[in-house]
Amino acid sequence: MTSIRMTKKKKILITGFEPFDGSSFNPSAQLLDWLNLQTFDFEIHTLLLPVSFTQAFPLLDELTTNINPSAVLLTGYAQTRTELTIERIGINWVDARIPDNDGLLLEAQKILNHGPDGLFTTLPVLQLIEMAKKSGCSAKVSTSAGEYVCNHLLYLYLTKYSLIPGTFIHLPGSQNYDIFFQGIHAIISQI
Ligand code: PCA
Repeated sequence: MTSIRMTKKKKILITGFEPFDGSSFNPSAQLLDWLNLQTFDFEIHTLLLPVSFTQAFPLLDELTTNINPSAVLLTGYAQTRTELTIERIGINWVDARIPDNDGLLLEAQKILNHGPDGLFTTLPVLQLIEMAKKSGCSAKVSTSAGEYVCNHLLYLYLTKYSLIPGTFIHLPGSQNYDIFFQGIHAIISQI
């Protein structure tokens, strides 16, 4: 008797964020435009998210449910960092320094009252770093996605989608993003 093994078709969902904190620039938004000009031999879906505690996750949740991707890469901007940073954990905590783009300021509180304190990301972080490095891009692991909208999104994603591997990548401050976009391209191609 022959057995048929069903493997899930490769379909990557990648998100970025709109500009925030009075800036007109967010490289994670530009990353999505750049990726949409590349060709891949698998499906990619891009989603630009508002920097909003209340809107970002519901939008991600809706698209994730609709398309059922094989992996999810969330991305955002961390201006003070110098390398691509791949997040190891999302924490059940928000303590924003500035309001989100809706004017909402969430300070020193849990994201989910009865949620776990933290959840590890579910893509192989060290392997992703190696993939980026092989493409010539500097990358390292991060154990803090911050206490703002990016961590909030990552934490909520991890609580709901334990079966769809995902992580968050912060883009650094830079004059030239090409190498970092190539690094993310290499990651997407290999996961
Ligand atoms: N960076 C912020 C929110 C949006 C973004 O790109 C953060 O690190 O939380």
